[in-house]
Amino acid sequence: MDEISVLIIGKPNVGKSTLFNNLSEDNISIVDDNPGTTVLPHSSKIKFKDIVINLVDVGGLKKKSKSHDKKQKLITKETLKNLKHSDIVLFLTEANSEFTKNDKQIFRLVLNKLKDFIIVVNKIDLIEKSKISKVKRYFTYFFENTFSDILIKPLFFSAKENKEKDFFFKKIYNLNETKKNIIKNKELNSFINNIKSFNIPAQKGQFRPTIKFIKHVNTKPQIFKIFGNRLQKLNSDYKKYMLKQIINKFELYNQVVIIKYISNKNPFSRSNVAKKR
Ligand SMILES: Nc1nc2c(ncn2[C@@H]2O[C@H](COP(=O)(O)OP(=O)(O)O)[C@@H](O)[C@H]2O)c(=O)[nH]1
Ligand SMILES: [Mg+2]
Repeated sequence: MDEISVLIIGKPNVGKSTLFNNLSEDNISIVDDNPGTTVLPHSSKIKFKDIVINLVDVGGLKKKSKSHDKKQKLITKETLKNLKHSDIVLFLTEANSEFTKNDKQIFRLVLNKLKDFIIVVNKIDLIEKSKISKVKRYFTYFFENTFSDILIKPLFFSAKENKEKDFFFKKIYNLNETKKNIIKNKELNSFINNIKSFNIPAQKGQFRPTIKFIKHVNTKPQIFKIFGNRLQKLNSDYKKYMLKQIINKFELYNQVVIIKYISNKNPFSRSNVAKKR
């Protein structure tokens, strides 16, 4: 049976322990108005379908420079240790404030470790009904523009009012499912052939970069290799376009997707011609 380690992470007071308690069988994590109440990590194992979810609540993370006191240092250390061993991160932020520098810093940690994540904009109950769509637009736009290489679909939620457990378990389950399959060469290449015929790479100097073949080589993190000629001449807009197309088509949301471009050696380059002589 697959065991998936899920770490709840976010700055102090966003509702991590509240969510943890809702999702776990027993109420063991202390919920408190004072930021930084959770010191030692709590964990709880939950069976869902054919997987076991090991849910971990480590406590609030602050910016390093602000982590003067001993307690905060301990939390930061514990979080980083747990992050290393987690499969999926439940990243919490709150609907009633903007995405802060602190949020960004913590989220960068998650991205740098190439973790899969689910972003939860919690406390949506604090937003007036008439303002909800504005808040949703703010976060959606923010994520699209701040982290442009990945496609984030934030969940808007209230840990206080919504106690439905399966909602999160299903998201975790589905994210884990996308990790099981290497996309078949045939499917991938017919898709790429199609999109590159709509949008031909721009010519650079005398030559045009050409894409020949794509291969899905890894799922944790997602890595694709694109082979062709003169691919070092592809511009960044085209690379972004390619990435977005692949992410959308194969629904690789909320995870880091990397494309590596590999060019054939140009048989006519000077060094190669010289070698043959
Ligand atoms: N209105 C509202 N309050 C919430 C929600 N989730 C948590 N809280 C409150 O926010 C405070 C901090 O919650 P806690 O779970 O301890 O946050 P943590 O520091 O991230 O673990 C508590 O007073 C919670 O009752 C929510 O969805 N809506
Ligand atoms: Mg807590």
